[in-house]
Amino acid sequence: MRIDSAEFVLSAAQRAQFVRDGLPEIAFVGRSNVGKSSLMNRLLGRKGLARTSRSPGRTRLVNYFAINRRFYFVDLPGYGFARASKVERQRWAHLMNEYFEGADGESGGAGADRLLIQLIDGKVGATALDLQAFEYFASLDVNLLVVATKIDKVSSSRRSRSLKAIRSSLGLADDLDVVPCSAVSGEGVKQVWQGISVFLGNRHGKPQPVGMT
Ligand SMILES: Nc1nc2c(ncn2[C@@H]2O[C@H](COP(=O)(O)OP(=O)(O)OP(=O)(O)O)[C@@H](O)[C@H]2O)c(=O)[nH]1
Ligand SMILES: [Mg+2]
Repeated sequence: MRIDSAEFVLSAAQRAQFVRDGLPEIAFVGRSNVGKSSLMNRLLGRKGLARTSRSPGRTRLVNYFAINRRFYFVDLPGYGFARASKVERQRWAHLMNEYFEGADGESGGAGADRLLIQLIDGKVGATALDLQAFEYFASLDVNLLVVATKIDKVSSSRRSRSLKAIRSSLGLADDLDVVPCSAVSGEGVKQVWQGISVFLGNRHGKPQPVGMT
């Protein structure tokens, strides 16, 4: 996809600040430090757009970026960083509930307007928290794409084993792919864009709310 514009829009700390303008959202979710912000930047070819950090827990707000003024990339705060206090963990869970509630709630069955990209560390594999998050996302009426990231850190001899392990940890159905990718080497970026394009394209076949062009 050609990126004509990628602009930071806002950071939301609570429900009232979420964007509700009917444009589709591609949201990046995953363990803290798994590489969400890095992958977004790589997909967009914009190095410093979403802030990345070596220390986990950098992204604590829901950050919206408008792409080609046609859809949003949403950088969600990561879950499960070791030093998170109980209060911080509850705050995270609350914020996510609010964000995902809106997916099939008040915006009028807008579940189909979101694609969630769940990132799993290709080297670490799926953790218990990843599984818990995956089950939660799968229970929502949203489109889901699973990506194994930092795949540059996995030797080619271990790779298929790692991907298989992720599939079986999550109990993925055969028709759900795990896309191996790397924000460092750029591997898999094309396939992730393919998934995004299919999602964006599919929307046109669906009945649009009145008033939308
Ligand atoms: N080798 C390698 N390192 C990566 C890759 N993606 C991210 N990293 C590194 O992993 C660290 C975390 O990356 P971020 O993109 O900030 O991770 P995040 O998921 O946004 O983290 P939070 O915002 O804290 O939830 C940084 O040091 C990145 O340079 C990758 O594909 N390969
Ligand atoms: Mg981040």
